[in-house]
Amino acid sequence: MSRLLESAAAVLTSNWKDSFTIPCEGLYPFQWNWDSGFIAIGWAHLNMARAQSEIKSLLKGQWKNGFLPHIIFHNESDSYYPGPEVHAAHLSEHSPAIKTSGITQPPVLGFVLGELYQIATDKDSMLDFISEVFDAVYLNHQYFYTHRDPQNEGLVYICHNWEAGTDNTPVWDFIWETFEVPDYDLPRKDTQLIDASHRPTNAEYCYYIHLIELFKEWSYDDQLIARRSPFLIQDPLFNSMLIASNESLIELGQLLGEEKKVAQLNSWNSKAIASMNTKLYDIKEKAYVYYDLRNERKLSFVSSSSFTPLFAGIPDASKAEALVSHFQKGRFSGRNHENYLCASFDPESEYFNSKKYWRGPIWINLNWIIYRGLIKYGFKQEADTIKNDTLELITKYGFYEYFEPSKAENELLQKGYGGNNFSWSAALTIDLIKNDKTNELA
Ligand code: 9WN
Repeated sequence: MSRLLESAAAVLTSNWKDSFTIPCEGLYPFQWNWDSGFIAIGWAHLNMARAQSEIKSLLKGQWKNGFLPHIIFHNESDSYYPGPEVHAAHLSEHSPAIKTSGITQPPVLGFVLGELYQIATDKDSMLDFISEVFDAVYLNHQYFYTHRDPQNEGLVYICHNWEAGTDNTPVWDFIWETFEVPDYDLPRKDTQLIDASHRPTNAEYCYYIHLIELFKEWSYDDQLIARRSPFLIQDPLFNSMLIASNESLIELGQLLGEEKKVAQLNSWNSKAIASMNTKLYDIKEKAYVYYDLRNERKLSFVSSSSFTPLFAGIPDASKAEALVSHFQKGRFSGRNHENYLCASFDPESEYFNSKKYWRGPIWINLNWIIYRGLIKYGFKQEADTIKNDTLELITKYGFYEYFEPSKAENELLQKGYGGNNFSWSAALTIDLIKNDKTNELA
């Protein structure tokens, strides 16, 4: 185990850039929003000052209205497309002096602060740090509930597939069908750096870029985006991360004596949890699914995101049982446990692709979230399985970005998929080893 910990620490150290950590050399050379949250959890076990710096650097990119972008361009690099000139965040009246993108990512910061507090040995000094950043994270939640919940139902929308974090899940295919885009010239760098067949296609990238072009035309104005964006989705992962973050802010806010903010967070959260269980839960699929606000329809597909409400304590016991059945001789495990947990998309679906980005491969951050969710509900055996599967893949191949779910296919492989020395794979491996929750259930 200690060799694995050493090599995980080496990945974080080599991706550290003075005050923040890049996800992966070459492929992702800037600071990314939810990556930094997971990375901070890894750093918290090694060097708490770096964990805090990671968060402060991310917050340097926060907009005046509380919005937190998905990329902060602290540094220059020409190894990534699209860079700051394509995002052109300065077109918004709210953007900060530093260059950023104009779209966001799953809001993990709230629960990351909770994790840091739990890991810290010096609780007083950690609470001092949390009090410095608490208002900024609260403001970010206020932004979501003010600007991204047009029907005032406690569920916030995402307006771009890159906001989901699960960038090319097959679910988005059904949105791309609803509008047409120009054939953009795409100076892509990713397909030159890693196996292009594991990445999204150019046709998909034209949609990604077109949405950014529309938002720029509208100066990133939230009202115009809500009224006109062809992509407007209530996503189960995104909302679960916000709810888990609300929960942590409530606990930390109580420690800090922030009574008014705690009351507001509680009111957002109870509405959000109720709507998750009514609007996004699909009885037939036995899982949380997606809602397409623009076209007013449920998109009943099961992906790894469908299980993340466990992490946020959203399902009741019977919904939790139903969710976990997918891991017991179900679609995700395979009838005879032919698959490692947890594929990023339903392995029995015709749209599943075990090698391509978010259309099937296993991602370590989703595994970590699901593992913690299983622990929360007392599913010890399934929690053990997902943790052991994760560590087995990492031990065999190293800290890749994503992995093959089929056990049989893995017999033939020499490496993982996507980028190597990927920061959150290393950071969350450290947490899985050092912060083992499984024994708490024994
Ligand atoms: C776009 C950095 C990011 C992750 C995302 C992952 C991938 C970017 C890309 O890399 O997305 O944000 O260019 O493919 O899908 O979840 O945050 O690691």
